[in-house]
Amino acid sequence: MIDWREIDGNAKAWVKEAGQKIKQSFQTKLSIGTKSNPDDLVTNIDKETEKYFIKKINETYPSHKILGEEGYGNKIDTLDGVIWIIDPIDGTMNFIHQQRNFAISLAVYENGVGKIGMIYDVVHDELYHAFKGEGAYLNEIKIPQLENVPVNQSILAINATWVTENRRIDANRLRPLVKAVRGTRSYGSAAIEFAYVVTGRVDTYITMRLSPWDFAAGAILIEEVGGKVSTLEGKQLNLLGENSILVSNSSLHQDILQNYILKMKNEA
Ligand code: 2AM
Ligand code: CA
Repeated sequence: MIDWREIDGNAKAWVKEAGQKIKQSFQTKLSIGTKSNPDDLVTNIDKETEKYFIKKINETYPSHKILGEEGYGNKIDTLDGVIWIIDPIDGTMNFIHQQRNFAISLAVYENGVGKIGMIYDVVHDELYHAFKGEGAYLNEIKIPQLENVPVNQSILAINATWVTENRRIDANRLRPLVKAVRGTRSYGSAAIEFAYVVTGRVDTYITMRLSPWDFAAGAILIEEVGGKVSTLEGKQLNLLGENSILVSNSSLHQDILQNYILKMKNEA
């Protein structure tokens, strides 16, 4: 029998400890590198934090598998078993440039089903936490279920990249929605943007190419507050690949898909 309470307690303690280490790193000089492109950044702290989690998990749960952004975990090609999905620093550009608005994202899945999701906004000391079926919490305070908000009263989190010419989407599919909403915001960390939808600080978040570690925890949290996440085509997210993302409360999700994103695609 898997002791999910124990896993949850350990995960929380490790996330907090990793957060402390990241904060201490503000006093040190970062070593900064790039990955897929010159704006896709990684630091020694991203790598050290991922290695910290891997050591803890391997020592405590040797049969569990780990999918981590920096690649120190396992090569995962099936969702069988218990898999920890970890982004040691989500929003590395913010971490480097601003020392804020980045998060640790940690999720535990069993056979593809999300059990535990944590997003830790390190600098604000805000832990968004969900245990499947028991609701979502922010620092131990229960987050209410999401209320329906009409498009014209909603705030959309989106990066300006996606409404300029880009390789992933025809910007014309997004412009009518950007015009219709009350306002747009961009925070530069997918995990934080998910957490803000979960807490109703923004009503919806759209982005084009997230990897499993960017959304694995957020997807569990959003379900616990009655929200919905899918690709921009309305399909279920694939935990083994890159995805476009539409996340919001469930009625807004339907409205945006039907009356904006898919409609514009059909009219294009
Ligand atoms: P990261 O900081 O962990 O790389 C930035 O808008 C958001 O998109 C961040 O959450 C960032 O995660 C994520 N992202 C996913 N893939 C990316 C990529 N190839 N380059 C930059 N950011 C990426
Ligand atoms: Ca990262």
